[in-house]
Amino acid sequence: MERQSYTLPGLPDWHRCAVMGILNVTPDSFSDGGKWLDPGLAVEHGLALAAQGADIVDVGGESTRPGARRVPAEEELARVLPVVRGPAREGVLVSIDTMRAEVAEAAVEDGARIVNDVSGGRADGRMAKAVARSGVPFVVMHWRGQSRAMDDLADYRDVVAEVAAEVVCQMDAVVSAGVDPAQVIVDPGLGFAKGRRDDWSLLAALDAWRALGRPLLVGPSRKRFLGELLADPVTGEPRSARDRDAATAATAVLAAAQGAWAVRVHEVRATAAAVRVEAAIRSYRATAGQVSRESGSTRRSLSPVP
Ligand code: PMM
Repeated sequence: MERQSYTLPGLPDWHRCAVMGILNVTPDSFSDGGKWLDPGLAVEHGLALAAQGADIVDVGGESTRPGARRVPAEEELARVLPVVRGPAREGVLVSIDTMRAEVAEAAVEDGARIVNDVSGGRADGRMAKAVARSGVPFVVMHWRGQSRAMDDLADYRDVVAEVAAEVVCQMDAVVSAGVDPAQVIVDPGLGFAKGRRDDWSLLAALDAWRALGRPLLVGPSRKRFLGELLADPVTGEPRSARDRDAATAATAVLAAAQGAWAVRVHEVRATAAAVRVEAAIRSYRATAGQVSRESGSTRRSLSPVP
């Protein structure tokens, strides 16, 4: 499938699926909680993610795991700002993962160049206006409610159609509040108010999101549906979160093949390689198609991968 190219003002076009590396500065995120609470270690990790091939480093200071409680804004600010500043000063493209307008604004002032809001502007009525003022791209993720209650909100008849339709409503709302439509990135919100089957249904139909005409971000990393897929065949125990990276890379590359603009992952190295493989195959396919069209041949050219 041909890759759609999107121009997001202020961001490069990577000509392949981009990789967003996750940097959670939280004590309680589901797979890396507590690892990067020390700002020095967190900054080092952000730089390491970039060196491993992350195109974007996504800094978050509030866990959104199912059942998680909100943290006070001051605490979120204290966690994220030094960790945005450090890598941004070194030229790393940093996004801020927050549901709070004041955190988004402060982070952009300190060098963040994308706002990633898992609530797509719904958790904080001031968010869309704040993003509009800051003029940076805005990730509008599908969201039905706060983490403490979201598992009870996973009720769909046609999850693919409903999630896309709800994201369109969220998108319309942020555009009405002043966000430039050319700055909107959409995300189906895997694991957020989704049952396991919902996540798989969404992943199987990512190419349907092309109809929205906006870049698509997908966040499968280490999520529950992968742990359940890889459950121990004897005990039925889900595979531990830290042992889901190979499945994450596989999911990421399949998302890339369906046209995803970017994938959000904890372990960057494997996914950075995988999206390059996907891009090489795509480019080979395009070249081969062109050669066969030019020569009038129906056979594929066997020229080497560029
Ligand atoms: N998932 C999490 C956090 N932030 N942001 C976007 N845009 N998409 C996601 O799927 C997403 C996100 C939860 O995962 P984490 O706690 O491991 O960061």
